[in-house]
Amino acid sequence: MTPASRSRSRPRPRPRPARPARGSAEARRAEGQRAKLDRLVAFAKGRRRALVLTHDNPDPDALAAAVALAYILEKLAGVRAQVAYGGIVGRAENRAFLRVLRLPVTPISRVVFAEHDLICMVDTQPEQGNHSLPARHFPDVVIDHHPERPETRNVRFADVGGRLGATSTVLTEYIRASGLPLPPSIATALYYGIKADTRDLGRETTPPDVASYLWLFPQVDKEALAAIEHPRLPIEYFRLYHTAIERAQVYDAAVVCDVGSIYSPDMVAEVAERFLFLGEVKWSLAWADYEGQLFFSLRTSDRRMNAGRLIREVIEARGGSAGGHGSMAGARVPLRGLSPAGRKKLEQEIVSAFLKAFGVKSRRPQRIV
Ligand SMILES: [Mn+2]
Repeated sequence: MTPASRSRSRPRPRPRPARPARGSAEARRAEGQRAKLDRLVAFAKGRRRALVLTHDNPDPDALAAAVALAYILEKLAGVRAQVAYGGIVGRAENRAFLRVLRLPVTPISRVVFAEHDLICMVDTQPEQGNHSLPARHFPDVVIDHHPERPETRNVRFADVGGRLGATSTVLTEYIRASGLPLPPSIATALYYGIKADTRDLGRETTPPDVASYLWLFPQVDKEALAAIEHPRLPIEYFRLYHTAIERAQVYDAAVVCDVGSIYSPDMVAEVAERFLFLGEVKWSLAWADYEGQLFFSLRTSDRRMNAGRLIREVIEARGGSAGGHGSMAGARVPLRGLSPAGRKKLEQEIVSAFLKAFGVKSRRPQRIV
């Protein structure tokens, strides 16, 4: 029996009433979110079919937010909705997340854009460059916890920024405001989305993230959650880690790692994230080649620094696209048309720009092994 079918036979805890103390900051926020939800529903009503798009190589926060938005559109606005993503879902936890929760998502290659008259985007924004919405389309709805980009001001319905730890928090607040019953699979998805993006509420977490997390917890399918958090790993995973540990270079409080080539683009984030745990390290940068593009992932544990701003400064000046926020960021740079030598040069340029920004003084890196 799968966790999804098991959970059906078990009595489900009923959602607690969504009523924080009157006049509190939480109550005021709930009111604001309810007003936004009403506006969103009014805006969507009467459309035929919605497309909800995540960023490429989506993480659990993006997928959960997309599935929850599709659920809201169907239940409250009566609009059929399809969730789609570009790129691939590669990390073992994220694949387990889709499989165990049986989330209804499709690769963008199967989307017929002409069938949709409402285009929504979650966990990213039009200008971000990390999504697969063709340039001839512009989204009608954008919900994202990353800082607002100028082009997003032209979006008809936008709920962006707010310093929240996860986009899933916004969707949890909408569902809570709506009073809709929440299927355990979507509750579990939103809960894990918040948990993963905030690293267990320990990173860039705001009171609304904590409130949403706690509200979702009793509704979570705990067995499904365990299966997601402790997945089986493919042998490529161990091979890739072996390579990463061999290649990592430690400069003072920074680790940089050229992983070479990867089986899935989200593995650069996994490697960068892991090396941030090393000794006194405050900066961790990993990069790799995947299908003709260099993927970069940057992490910092220094709260005074902004990884998102730094990666944009370094990458956008060199023809790539980048996004992220305080402690985590990612970017990609197309390599098309570059000779092997030109490619090496670009890579070196980018890495030295990062090392300079990290304030690295030492010229000779140390190896881990
Ligand atoms: Mn996110």
